[in-house]
Amino acid sequence: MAQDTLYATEKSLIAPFSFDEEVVAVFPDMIERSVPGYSLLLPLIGQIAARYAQSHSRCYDLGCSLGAVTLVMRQQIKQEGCRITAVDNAPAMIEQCRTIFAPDGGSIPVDLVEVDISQVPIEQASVVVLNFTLQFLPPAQRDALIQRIFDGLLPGGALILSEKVIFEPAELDELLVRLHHDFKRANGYSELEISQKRTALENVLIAETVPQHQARLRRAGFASADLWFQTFNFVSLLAIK
Ligand code: GEK
Repeated sequence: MAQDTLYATEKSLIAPFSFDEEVVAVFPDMIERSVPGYSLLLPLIGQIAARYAQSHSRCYDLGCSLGAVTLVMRQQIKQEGCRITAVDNAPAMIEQCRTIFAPDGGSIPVDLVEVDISQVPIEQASVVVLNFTLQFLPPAQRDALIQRIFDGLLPGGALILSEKVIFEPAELDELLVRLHHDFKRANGYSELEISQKRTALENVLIAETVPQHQARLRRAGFASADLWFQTFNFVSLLAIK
């Protein structure tokens, strides 16, 4: 696996972060060393998907990157007649993802679609996963997407929403951000890498609080929206229609 050294040397100008070929080439290493608990979270998402998947329904992996969530759903869902739609709007991600799905041998068909998640139709869905993706959508578009997901879910369907979040009060947020940076340092990132990546993500990854996410999910109509996973300032919520 190629190591992420994208921010290891000092840059005179730090461009806003984008999911281009350079990022795709190091993506598995980048996400593993940057998101605490990522490799633990994946099989647990598969487990939740396996519980909520309904026969002859669709499951969605929105912002699929290299398809990690699609792969765990494909491995763990046992209901008959399910189909997975994996969506990402980064051409480089989709191109690389195609090579990953082909040989995994799963029996659930996967439709890999290059489109903005704000445009993708959600239909006959039993499970929808947004694993660290909503945070990249402009906040003004978030209500509409969550509403479309709710409308496209079958009764009893589940949305798994994982996000980097902000905590209140500010002291707690500062502590969790510091712990996250300690995690990155422990995984070999330098001060320069941490600080340049932080700058690159400014105005690109726009985090909200857990109550903001829960309020949006409730407004859309979800019967419940509960926190089921947290590592420092990274969380996952489970919302049920
Ligand atoms: C995983 N879920 O490995 N439409 C479609 N895709 C988008 C959009 C959008 N509007 N905005 C961002 N993306 C994955 C990890 S990474 C998280 C998800 C991270 C895509 C973007 O191209 C990228 O592939 C993904 O969302 C976010 O479980 O890198 O922190």
